[in-house]
Amino acid sequence: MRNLDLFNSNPCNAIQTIGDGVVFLSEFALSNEQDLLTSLHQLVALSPFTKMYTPSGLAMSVTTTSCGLAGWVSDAYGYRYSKKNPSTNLPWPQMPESFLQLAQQAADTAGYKNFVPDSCLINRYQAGAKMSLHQDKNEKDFSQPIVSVSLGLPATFLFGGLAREDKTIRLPLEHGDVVVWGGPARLFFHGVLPIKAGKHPGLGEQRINLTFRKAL
Ligand code: MD6
Ligand code: FE
Repeated sequence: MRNLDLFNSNPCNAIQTIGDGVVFLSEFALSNEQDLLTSLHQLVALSPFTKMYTPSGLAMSVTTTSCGLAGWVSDAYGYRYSKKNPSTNLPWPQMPESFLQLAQQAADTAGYKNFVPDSCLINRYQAGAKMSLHQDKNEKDFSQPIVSVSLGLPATFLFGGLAREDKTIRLPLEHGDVVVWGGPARLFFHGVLPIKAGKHPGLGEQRINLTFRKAL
């Protein structure tokens, strides 16, 4: 059993408060894993992963796609939400029911009631890909939490505070783990250390992260 399972002997129900407003739900996404992975594969077939560029022109190390009413995009004009996929000029695929249910159940379990995400950003990390420390601040309503679902290869999540210089903690994330942050932690800096090469039995040589938000 993992040493994070402090409050419940059933790892599927382990709930751990990491800090004020940050809740870690060990393996929370595994209860409906098959529907989730089926939906993921359908989404990626409709709207493949693409590379995004930061406003300063640097290629991000992850590739991304989205579903829902709005998708997170980045280009020379900045970071923002767009109702269309810039690489197809079509609306993003609808958010699958299995995604919506997972996000709402996770938010609920973490104490954030009535979460209605309208956007799910899907990031694909191959070995070496990372996410630098940043705040999520392109959303309209900071009273709504962020729900982050990890699938595939393990990762180390960094969680800091409201200032970039604040000390960060390292949170190891494995397939099926969910982190929810909101309230006092909504604008905390966070990031992902470079993913180590490996092979996950279900998802292969990649980490997939689903980030649910109320963007609009
Ligand atoms: C992750 N992603 O991929 C975390 N935030 O595990 C993020 O925190 C994130 O990919 C804001 C905008 C894009 C992102
Ligand atoms: Fe983020």
